[in-house]
Formats: sequence, structure tokens, C-alpha cells
Amino acid sequence: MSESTLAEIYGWTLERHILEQQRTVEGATGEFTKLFQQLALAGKIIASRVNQAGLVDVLGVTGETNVQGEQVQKLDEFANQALIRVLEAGGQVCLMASEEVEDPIPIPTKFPRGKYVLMFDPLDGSSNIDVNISIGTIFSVHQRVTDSDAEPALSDCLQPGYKQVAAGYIIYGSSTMFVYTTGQSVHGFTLDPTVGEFFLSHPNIQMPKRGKIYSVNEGNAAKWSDDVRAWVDDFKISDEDRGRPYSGRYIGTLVADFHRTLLKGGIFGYPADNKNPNGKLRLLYEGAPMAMIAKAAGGDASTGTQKILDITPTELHQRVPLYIGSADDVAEVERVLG
Ligand code: AHM
Ligand code: MG
Repeated sequence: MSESTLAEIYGWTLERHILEQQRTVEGATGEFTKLFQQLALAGKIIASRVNQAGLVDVLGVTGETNVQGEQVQKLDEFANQALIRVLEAGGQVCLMASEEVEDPIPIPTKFPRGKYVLMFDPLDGSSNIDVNISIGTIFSVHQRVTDSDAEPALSDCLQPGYKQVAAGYIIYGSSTMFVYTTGQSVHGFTLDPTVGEFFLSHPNIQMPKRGKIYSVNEGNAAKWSDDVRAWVDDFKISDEDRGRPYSGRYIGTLVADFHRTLLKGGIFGYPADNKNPNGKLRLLYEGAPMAMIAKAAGGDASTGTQKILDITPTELHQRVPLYIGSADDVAEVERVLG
């Protein structure tokens, strides 16, 4: 990398970028900027612990089972606590929800409450923690809809994705990146661990209109509908005019599979199947935030029959079939399943 590019990158921290963006928002109070400072801090704390995996005692399970009926990994629990402790004291949030916690998480009365509702998957890709494969944190930000004098309630969480004011993820991979959108554009920041700051490395990310990669857990094929099987088989045929065959890539961490799809295009799918009629992934802190990012980058996200951002949730931990990626690739799966 040339010195001038380095200078450009080091000129733009995540904080400065958000401050600049907020300057153009009428009536901005600085609360949003502070919320992102807290998210970045939590991300740095989690990244530092992830990077010590194998050296300190953070691998393996806690022995607990979470609300999803899954074994809780030590790092899941650490990430969950890091986010809650940093964000509850920040003063920007009035309610939180986490994949690891059954009910919405109130802010203790000793802390001030802000107007934002934050939902997160603290450590996505749990099955990859112990094997040194990328994992991540996903977050979704809404404004509260209940009266500011009232107690925040579940209804503050159960809002459709198109009402999100921001969404993002932090990927703990070969480097740590913070990717977010407020709806207009998507920006990626890479952590320089020697400085302890996220720097703008991927401004204005655009997803290719069509890709060459499909990403799905084909081990589930026997449980899929004929339509889903036909959709996947179609990627493997030899047809130059239709850009076939596609390459197959599947990491098993949504954040990592989505990050690749965002940068390179193509499609990630986690279909419904005959055992899981709503698929596996959760709407509020997996599907909806990733859908907001995809859309802002020129891509799309769908259940196959409905846009992810249009779904009004009825439950906090609601699951949803998810097809997300390049706009043309998502349009195609909607044609097959619609
Ligand atoms: P998690 O949030 O408990 O880690 O589970 C969600 C993960 C996603 O990251 C990933 O896309 C999917 O589950 C992988 O599921 P599978 O192992 O069934 O392919
Ligand atoms: Mg997850």
C-alpha cells in the first residue's frame, strides 16, 4: 500500500466518519454518534478476547443451554456480557435484546436511558469459535415507538426491518472489520489493533448486481422442498450464457458468508425445510440487519416470497427463511419460490 493511501485511511476513523455524517442530519443530538462509539468499544473488547482464543481459557462451552436450545460457548457469553455492560451504561439505549437472552433486556435504573433500541447477535457462528474460523457480531438499531415517559416494551423490538435506523456487523476474521449502514450507503472500517481504532478501509461498498457464488448448507438438501433443490441444482449446470456454473462457498457463519457476498456478490441462502418451516436464522438480529445492509449496497433480501425488510415480527426470536445477496440472484430465487 502506498504512503498516500495509508495517510488517507488513517485520516478517517469510524468516529470521525459518523460525526461527519451526523453533521448533515437535521436535529442530530450526538446520541447516535455516542451509540456507535459504544458499539465500536464493545467490538474491540470482543475482538481482543477472540484473538486470545487458545491462549486464555475462552474456548469450549459454559455448560448452559440458551433460549434457542443451543449450547452456550464461553465466548458467546463473554460477547453477550461485553455488549450489555458497555451499552447499558452508555445512555443512548432504552432497551436491548440479544440472541442469548429470552426477554428484552431493560436498562438498570441507575443509568440514563436514550431513545434507541438495540438488538444483537453477540457472537454469530458459534460452531466456528473453536476452530479458528471467522465469527461476528450483528446489530440492529431502531428508535423506540413507545412513549418516552413509559417503560420501554417488547413492541419497541417488534418493528419491521424497514424501520431500522442503522444496522451493522463486526467480523472477527483475518482482520476485524466494522461494517454499517444508516440506509443510504454501506461503509467498512478495519481495526488497526496496534492503534486500537477502526479506520475507513471500504467506503461506499456496492454489491455486484449478479455474482458467481452460491452459499447454502447442502447437507440439509434431503429436508428441502423440490423447488429449493431445483434452485441449488441450477447453479451447478454448465451454461455460459447464464453464467453457470457458480462456485460453492459455505462457511457456516452468517456474518462471514454475508461479508463475502457483500464484497463479491452472489447469494447466501438458509431455506425453510420440512423440520424447520421458518429456516434457522433469526429475523430481528440476523435477517433484518443484514437485509438493510444488502439493500443499501444495491442488493436484496427475501424469504423467497416476501422482502425481509417488510416482515412485521410477532416474536423476539422469530426465525425466517433467508435469501440474501446480489439483486439479480435474489430476484431469481423469488421467481423459483414465489
Ligand atoms: P448462531 O448465531 O447460534 O451461531 O447460529 C447461526 C449460524 C449462522 O451464523 C450460520 O449462517 C448458520 O447458523 C449455520 O447453520 P448450519 O450449521 O445449520 O449450516
Ligand atoms: Mg447467529
